[in-house]
Amino acid sequence: MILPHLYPILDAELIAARSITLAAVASELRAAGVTLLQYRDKNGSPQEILRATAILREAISSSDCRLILNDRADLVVLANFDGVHVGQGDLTPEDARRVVGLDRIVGVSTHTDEQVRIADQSCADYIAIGPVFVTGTKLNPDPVVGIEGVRRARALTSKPLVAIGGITRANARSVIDAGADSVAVISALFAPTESPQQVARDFRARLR
Ligand code: 3NM
Repeated sequence: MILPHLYPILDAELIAARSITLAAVASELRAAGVTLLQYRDKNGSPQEILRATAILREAISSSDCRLILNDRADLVVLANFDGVHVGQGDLTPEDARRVVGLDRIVGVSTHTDEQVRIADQSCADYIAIGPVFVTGTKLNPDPVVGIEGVRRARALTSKPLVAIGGITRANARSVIDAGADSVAVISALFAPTESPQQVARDFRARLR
């Protein structure tokens, strides 16, 4: 699997708190050339999440953007999404794989060297490491791993590596230079005077 440099995550709560719809953000990211997009809803009911998956599918239709759903392997199959991302407290990559099958993507979050080692031995298609920097988006985040944590993760696995947590346009390049294949961003997609499309274009240009 080849990861794009930019991996935006649309967080349901963060979008609900803004005057922009999920459909509009997804369309903007599609217009900016985003090819991998995750939807994350930690509190939504299955029916709410499925409604959101339909909105996302419509918004990115006839583009080559792949859609990943956080946590809910069962809903990935129902929504015919392209993959699932599991955290340390969710299904294991192996169990997620049993649900979504061999043709879909399975990603796994890690927060320590030991978790990277274990994920490297798993069936996950990519490994996320974080939080790289301080993040205000995740409730009870793990300790910051820093750029050094990204470097260590890179040395521990040859699987595609995503870095997450506190990543901005200003620090993204340094994270890629430390060995990450991709940066996952949530809050940095939104800027006071720029649209998500402008922000995503700028991220991509800086990471080229
Ligand atoms: N997972 P932002 S950090 C969802 O460390 C998530 O695995 C993390 O949001 C991890 O880009 C994080 O706004 C939040 O900092 C990322």
